Amino acid sequence: MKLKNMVNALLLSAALLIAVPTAWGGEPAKGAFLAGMHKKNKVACADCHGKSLTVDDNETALNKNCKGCHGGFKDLAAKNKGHINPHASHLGDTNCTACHKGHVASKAYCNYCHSFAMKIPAMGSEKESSDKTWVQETAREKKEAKSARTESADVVVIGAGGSGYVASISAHDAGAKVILLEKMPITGGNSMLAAGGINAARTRYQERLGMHDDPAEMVKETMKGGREKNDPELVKVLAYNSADAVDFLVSLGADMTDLVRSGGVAVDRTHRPVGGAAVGPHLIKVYRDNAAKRNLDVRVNSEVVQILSDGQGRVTGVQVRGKHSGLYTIKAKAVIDTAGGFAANNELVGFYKPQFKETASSNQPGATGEGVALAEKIGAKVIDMEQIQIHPTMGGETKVLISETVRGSGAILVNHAGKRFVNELTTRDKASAAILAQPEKSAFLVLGEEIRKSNVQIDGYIVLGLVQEADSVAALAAKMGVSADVLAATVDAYNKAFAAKKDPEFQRQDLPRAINGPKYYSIWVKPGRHHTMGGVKINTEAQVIGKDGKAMTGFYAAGEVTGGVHGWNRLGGNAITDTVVFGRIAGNNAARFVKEAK
Ligand code: MEZ
Repeated sequence: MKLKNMVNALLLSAALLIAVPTAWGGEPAKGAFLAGMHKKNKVACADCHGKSLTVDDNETALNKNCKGCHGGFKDLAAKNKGHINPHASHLGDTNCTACHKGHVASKAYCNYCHSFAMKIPAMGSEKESSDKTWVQETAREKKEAKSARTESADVVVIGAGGSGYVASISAHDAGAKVILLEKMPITGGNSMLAAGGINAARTRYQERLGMHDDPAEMVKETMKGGREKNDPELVKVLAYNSADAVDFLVSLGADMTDLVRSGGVAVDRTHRPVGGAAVGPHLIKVYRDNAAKRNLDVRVNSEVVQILSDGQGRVTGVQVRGKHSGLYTIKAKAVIDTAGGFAANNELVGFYKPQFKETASSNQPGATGEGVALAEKIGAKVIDMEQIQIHPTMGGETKVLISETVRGSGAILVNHAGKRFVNELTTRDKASAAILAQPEKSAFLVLGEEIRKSNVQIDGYIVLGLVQEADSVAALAAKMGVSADVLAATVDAYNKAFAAKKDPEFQRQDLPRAINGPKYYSIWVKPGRHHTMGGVKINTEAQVIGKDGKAMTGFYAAGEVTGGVHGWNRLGGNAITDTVVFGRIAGNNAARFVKEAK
C-alpha cells in the first residue's frame, strides 16, 4: 500500500525536509511546508485532515489519521531502538500533533523539560527546541475580544491535571454535563510528573501489612510540616478522606498497593503502584481511560481566557480560546478551577520570591498560574503566594526530579566532603536548606543494590544518565570526587545505624535498607522549584472564597491552584491526596449545585 511505504520511508528517514514554497492543495501558506515524506509521497490534504478539511481544537481527525498511517504509540514504541523511547514515555498515549507538525517544523514535547537530541522528521533546530519556555511560545496579545459562538454545559472544569480529571469524573458520575478544558496540547498537568505517591491514613493496604495509621496523626504531621500555617479544617478534610480517596482510585482501576515513607512522616503512608513505579503517569492513564469510557468532553489546546461572572460573585461560564476554533463562550452553572500552580513561571516566581527566579523547576511547562489570576480577576481571595516549595533533589543541572521515594527507599544524602549532613527524611524545607547550606549548594544521593531494586524509578534515572555506578564504595567515591576513606566511614556508620534501628547522628526514623553491593550508586542533586503552596482560598466544600470572605456562587477549586491545604511547606505525597480529595468534593458539590439550581 502506498501509504504504508510512505510510513516506512518516514520512519527510516532522519533527514529534515527543507520547506520549499509551493502551492500545495490549493492553499499556498500552509502548503509551503509539508513535514517529512508527506510531500514526497504526495499525501493529499484530506488524507490527514479528513474530507471536511476542518481542524478541531483536539485535532481529532489529524491524530486519527496519523495513527492510522503510522501506527499507534505501542507500534511505534516497539520499533524504537534508542535508549530514550518517546513513544513509551511517562507522557503516555497523547496526540501525535503534540510533537509532530504538518506545516511547521516538528518539535519534541519532551524537550520542554529535557534536552534530548532527538531527531524527528522535519524537526526544528535543537536550539529552538530547548531554549524557549511554553509561556514564551504561546505568548500572544491577550486582548479581550468577542466570542464567535456560545455553547453550554452544567459544569466547566479548567485544567486537565489530576484534580481536573477527578472533579470531571465525579461531576459526570453525579449527573452533570461536563466540559474539561486544557490549554496544553496534552492532558495530565503536573500530576503526570508525580513521582511519589498518595498519602493516606488507615487504608486497607496499611492494615494488610499490620500497620496502624491514624488520620489524626496525618493531620498533626501535615500541620507540623506546613509550619502550622495550613487551614486546619482543610487539613482535617484531607486526612479523614484520604483512605476513601485511595479506594476511589482503586475503583477506577488504579494500583496503590506499594507503600513507602515520605519526609516528615512517621509511618509508611505513601501509596503507589507495585515496584515503586511513579504514581503520576499511572494515574493519568487511569483517568484518561475513565474519561474515555464515560465519553467525557475533554478538550486540549483550549485556553480559558476569562471566567465569566455576574459581578455579584456568581459565575456564569468561561470564555475559551481554542487553538483552531478561536474565541468562544461556554455558559455554565458551575465552574471548577483546577488549573494548577505556577512553579514553571519564572516571572511570577521571581515576583513573589526573587531569590528563586531562574532556579530549575520540576514542573510541566504549563504550570504558569493563569488559574489563580483568572479567579482573582472575578473577586476570589488569594493567599500564601510567596510560599514556593524547593524540592531538595533535582538531578544535577536538569529539570528531572529525583523522587523523595529514593530517600524513602533508603538512600542517604552525602555532601562533597563525603559525609551525611541531615536527616534525609526531614521535611523538604529543612532538607533543601541543609543542601543549600553546603558550600557547593548541591549534594549526592548514595545507595546500594537493594535500594535500587526496590524502586523502579532509579532505573529511569540510569537511562537518563543521571546515575554514577561502581563496584565498590571506593570506586564510587572516586567518581564522585570525594575521599574514599570518608565515604566508606559514612556508609559504614549508616549501615550500623540500620542494623541497630537507631541513627544517633541524625535521628532518621525509617532506616528501611542498608547500603550494600554488589553495585553502589550515586546521583548528584540540587534543590529546585517544585510546588506552589499558595493560591485561591477555598472552604471545606471546595467553594472559592471571595475577597469579602463569603463563598462565591457556583465557583469551586481544587489542587495546586488553591492555597491553605499545605500551609508553608507541603509534605511529599500530600499533593495527590489533595487532588483526589478536593477534586471529588468540588466535582460532587458542583453537580449538586447544578441540580439544585435547575
Ligand atoms: O508529593 C511529591 O511532591 C513527591 C512525593 C515528590 C517526589 O519527590 O517524588
